[in-house]
Amino acid sequence: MKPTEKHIEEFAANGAVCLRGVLSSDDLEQLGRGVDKDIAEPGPLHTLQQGEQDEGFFLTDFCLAQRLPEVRQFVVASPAAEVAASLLGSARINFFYDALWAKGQSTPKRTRWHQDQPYYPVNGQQFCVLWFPLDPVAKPSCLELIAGSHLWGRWFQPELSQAGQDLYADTAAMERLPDIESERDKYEILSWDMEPGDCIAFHGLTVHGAPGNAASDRARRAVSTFWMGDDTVFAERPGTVRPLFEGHRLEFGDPMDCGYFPRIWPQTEGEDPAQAARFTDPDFRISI
Ligand SMILES: O=C(O)CCC(=O)C(=O)O
Repeated sequence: MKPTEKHIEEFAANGAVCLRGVLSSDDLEQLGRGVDKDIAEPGPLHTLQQGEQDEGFFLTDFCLAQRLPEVRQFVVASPAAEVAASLLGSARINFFYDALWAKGQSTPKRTRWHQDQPYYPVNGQQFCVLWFPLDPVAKPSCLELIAGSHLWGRWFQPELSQAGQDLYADTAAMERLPDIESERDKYEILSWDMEPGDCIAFHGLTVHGAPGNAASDRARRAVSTFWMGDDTVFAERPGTVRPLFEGHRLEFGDPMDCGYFPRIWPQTEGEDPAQAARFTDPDFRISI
């Protein structure tokens, strides 16, 4: 399924759009297999987000595509990169990374409100996230996004997700996010009832968060994939970014277009992005 003109307009105006039936059953099956492997044996970058006293199960993990061939194949062969190219109006699309957000049934812990791009060393308008749920998700458990917040021209200080401290020690460098949760009625908050195969596409500066999965009697597994278009460049931040990618040899201002952040769209005959430096280079290092 390709985004229509209407989807593209909605994405530009709201910074978020829900696309139905993007993935085939094969794409879903492949991604689901990788995710279940990861949940059974999480990678070195995983975090259990619920505290010892908290109820439920909330696992985050990063860079599954690095370790799990199923997820890598999903990244390089599913329609995700092409969807990102249409929404961003970009001639090329490079892959940044992927993240797992798995909440067990009856898990009350929220994903805090935040913007994604301030965490990353990436400037440019053509940056988007595609969020794919692997389970049916009713609105009370769905990702929530503030319509139009990508156009506010504001960059908010990222927080470390478990502890809630500022990521950047220089607190003047970015403003503090308002307390959205206590003033929800001030904002137009978008969320949807979703089925596996649907996706929410959102801009890197769209403010978003997610309720817990308390209202649900099933798990809510979701994967975010992060995509960069023509105008994205490697950027300096006022501290150590998260996740921290090392070994890519980019200088500040360089386009985010190299084998380390492989070009997935358009696909070039004879080239297999699954063999790009990102997935094979021994210099690849990432930490959180
Ligand atoms: O699924 C979630 O709980 C949150 C996803 C998210 O915040 C993201 O993809 O940046």
